[in-house]
This record gives sequence, C-alpha cells and structure tokens, in this order.
Amino acid sequence: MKLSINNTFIPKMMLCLGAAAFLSSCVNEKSDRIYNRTVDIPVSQEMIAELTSPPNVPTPVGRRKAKKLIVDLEIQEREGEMTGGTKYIYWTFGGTVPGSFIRTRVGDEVEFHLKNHPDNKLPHNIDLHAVNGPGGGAESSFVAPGHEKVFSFKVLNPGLFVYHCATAPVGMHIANGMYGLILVEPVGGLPPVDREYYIMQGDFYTEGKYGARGLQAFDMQKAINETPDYVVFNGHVGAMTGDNALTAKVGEKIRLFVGNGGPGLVSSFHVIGEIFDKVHVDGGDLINENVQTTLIPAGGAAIVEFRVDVPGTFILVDHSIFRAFNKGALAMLKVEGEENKVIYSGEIRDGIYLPEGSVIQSMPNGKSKEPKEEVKALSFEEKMKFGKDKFMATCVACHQANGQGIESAFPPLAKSDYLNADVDRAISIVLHGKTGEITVNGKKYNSVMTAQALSNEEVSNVLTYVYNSWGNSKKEVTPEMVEAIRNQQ
Ligand code: HEC
Ligand SMILES: [Cu+2]
Repeated sequence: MKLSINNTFIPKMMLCLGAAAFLSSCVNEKSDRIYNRTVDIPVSQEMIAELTSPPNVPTPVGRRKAKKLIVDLEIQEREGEMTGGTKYIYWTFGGTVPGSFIRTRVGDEVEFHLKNHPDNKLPHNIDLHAVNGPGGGAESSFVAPGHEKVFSFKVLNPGLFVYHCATAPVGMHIANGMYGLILVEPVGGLPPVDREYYIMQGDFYTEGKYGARGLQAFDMQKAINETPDYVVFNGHVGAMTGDNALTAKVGEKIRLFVGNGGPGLVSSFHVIGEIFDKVHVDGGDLINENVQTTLIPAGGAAIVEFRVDVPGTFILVDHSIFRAFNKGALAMLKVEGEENKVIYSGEIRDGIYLPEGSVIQSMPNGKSKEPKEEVKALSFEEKMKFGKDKFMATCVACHQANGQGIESAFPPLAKSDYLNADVDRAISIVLHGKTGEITVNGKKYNSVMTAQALSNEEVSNVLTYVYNSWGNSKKEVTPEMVEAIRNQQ
C-alpha cells in the first residue's frame, strides 16, 4: 500500500542531522533509526489489522510506517473436536485456538476492540503481554456477552508476545483455549523468509481420559494438579498432521512463531530432524544459533528459523516425549523437493511418527486388565465409526491408514490372510500383543506388537472396523467374544 510522507518525520530528522548533540543519540539508537524512543514514533494513518487463524500469519510489516491500527477481535465460546469422537467447549479469541494472530510494528498505536458475542455465557477480557499498562489491558477490556470494549495502547517493545484472557478463574479461561500471539516487528520489519507459520501449545484437562468419547467437561482438579489429558499444538490433536501438515520446499527458509498458552506446562519445543539456525530466545532480541530444543515457558514464545535442506516429513514435538506420542503434542512439516544425499543419505519413511495415541501400551504378555469404558456403540454403523476413530488413534501409526502396513516392519491388515483366518487369535493379539515370527500374505514378519490397553467394547469396535474394511472378511466382533479371550489365560 502507498503511504504519504508523514509530517512530523522531516522536521525531526532535520533536527537530528543538524544538531551535534542530537546526532550521537540518533545514531546510538539501535531499535529505531530516527527516534530516541519508540513512544515518540508518530503514527500516520488508520489501518484495519489483518487477523489470521493458525497456522497462518498476516502479511509482514516490512517498511510500513507506524499507524493507528484497529484490531477487531470477537470472543466466541464454541464446541470443537479435540480428537476423533471427543468434543470440547472451547473459549476462543476469534473462533480458533490459539486466537487470531495479530501483527504490529513498534510505534503503532493499537485501538483494540474486544467483542463478546451475545451467545456467549461468560464475561472475558484480554491481557496482552505486548502492552505497557495495568493488567496488559485486562482492566480496561472486561466485557460481558453482547458488549464491546475499546482501549488503546502504544506498541513500544519489539518481540513475540502472548495474549490471554485474565478473567477469574484465570486458569480455567486459559485452559479452555483463551490465548494467542501478537507480534511486534522492529523498525524496517523482520528479515524476509520463504514461509512463516503460527503454532501454539496448550494443555487441556478433561473429565474423561485421552480419547474418551463424547463431550468432555473441563476438570478443575486435574488442572490444579497439572496433569493434562491432552497437550496439543493449535488446539486439538492432529491440527497439523496428515492432510493438515505444514508444507515447504527444499531450500526454503522457514520461520515459526511458537507460543505456549499453558496454562500448566512449559514446552521443550523441538523439530525432529532439523536444527534451528536461529532462535529469538523468549521471543525477544537475544538470538541464539544452532539450537536443537528451545524451552518455551507457559505464557511465553519463541521465534525459530531454519532452512530445510532435504525432503521428508519433519515432526514438531514437545520433547517431553510422552506428551507428543500419547497426548497429542505432535505436528508435521512436509518438505518436498530434490534429495541431497550428501546432507542425508537415508531412506525417508513418511508417516511412521504418527501418534501412538490414546492407549497405554506394554510389551506382549499373557495378562490384561480391562480399562473402564465410557460410551457403548448402539448400532453397527456406530461400531464402525467408533472403531475407525480408535484405529486412527491407536493402530494407524504402525498398520497405516488403509491397513496396508509398512513393508518388512508392520504387517498389513488389509486383505490379511493371517487376520481373516482366525478371529480369536486377532482378538488375543490386540489384547496381549504379539512377538515372534509370523507370515502374512506370504511375507515373514518378526517384530513386536505391544499389548493395547483397550476395553472389550473398544477391541470389538476396532476389530469390527478392521474386518469390515479394505477387502477383509466382514466379521463382527462382539464384546462378549473379547471377554471370553480375556478370561482364557
Ligand atoms: C507399535 C506398532 C503397532 C501398533 C500400534 C499396533 N500393531 Fe498390530 N502388529 C504390529 C506388529 C509389529 C505386528 C507383527 C508382530 C510379530 O511380528 O509377531 C502386528 C500384528 C498384528 C496382527 C496380526 C497380523 C496381521 O497383519 O493380520 C493384527 C490382527 C494386528 N496387529 C492388529 C492391530 C490392531 C487392531 C491394532 C490397534 C488396536 C494394532 N495392531 C496396533 C505392530 C503394531
Ligand atoms: Cu475468558
């Protein structure tokens, strides 16, 4: 967009150049090339801020002048899907978790309009860590459903900042998803890169355990104990995996704006198979280089940058690793392009790092205790639906989405002669695990399948789904059949 030269710019600059006393302070100022203090940067025109949903970010600030920036943010309380079959009522800034990304530059004067949708049940507010003022705006923005609050602030410090709701009980508002990021670019903007993405970790506390079906209520006691059932990037399990994976091309420079809303946990942010060329530590001015894992505190952020050198699927995790494979803190960056055998020679296997999911696994053995079940499937269709969700959450990492398995590692379930030959054996494998040599469709496998801690109902659903998919023999497995195998020890 075209800008007219703002009128306070020229006289101040001439003053700077003309007076020796001013000159030294003008040159010394590193974060602003003309003004001593960012508070003195004048704003020229008015502009409506572009807001984006994760994982996207608004257009870079570049060389634009400081402006009066109107931010229009609507709070929405709405139901969303935490993982297949599990619903949650999220409280959101702009309809998504994390909330809309706000992009500003130092010197901007933000006029913040916080709207609380009339269908919402609760009052909310906003505390932006980029604000110098009481409560970071919280005190002036407390807004009831069906109302709008307006306050303004001058953006003084560059960096990547968290914003969140600060209405009592604060922890509960944050735990329901009320957080997001506001970026303040320095004068002249951040250096250009090829791709930028917005990622934010959060922990969720539900009455049912991970993967329990149905609408799950918030569990205050688990939140106080800091024992989340879900630790996720961008609000739910799989927000950036499979078809929703982030994408890039070999040779591109990637910048990730990574935040942590908490409320409880800190994040050991890591990209499997990449090294961060640059990290803006804590989202501030300090730049660290050649970093493997960067710590992101609850209520904090970091900007990480790296060049992708080879194709493949790179997995973003919280390296507190059970959170990644059992609670959802896992995202994917799919990189396409030419291989470079010098940088990396090996075979790149796509999809093997999918979450292991809901189920506690143990090494194969003869015993199994039935975990408690919540929701029973009432019809065959429902059984297939529940079974598919369970398969996608539990078995897919090894047996793959269409049951095709992975050559010489995980046997196929699609058209598997081994599976179709013996239902009781299949039930036993899911209950107790399996190790030792087996032959499936003429190929030998000698590996380990861990025991899956599933209820009778869940085993019957998942196996019914498997038997009625991908050209298998269409058997229906009942909970009674599973119970019989469980007791036969
Ligand atoms: C961690 C990886 C892994 C997971 C998760 C897993 N399996 Fe397996 N599965 C294997 C391996 C490995 C074998 C072969 C074991 C051997 O070599 O003895 C196997 C064998 C089987 C077999 C018999 C062989 C065939 O292809 O028919 C069945 C049936 C089976 N798995 C079903 C399941 C179901 C259903 C789930 C989800 C509830 C599941 N598996 C989860 C790794 C896994
Ligand atoms: Cu709130």
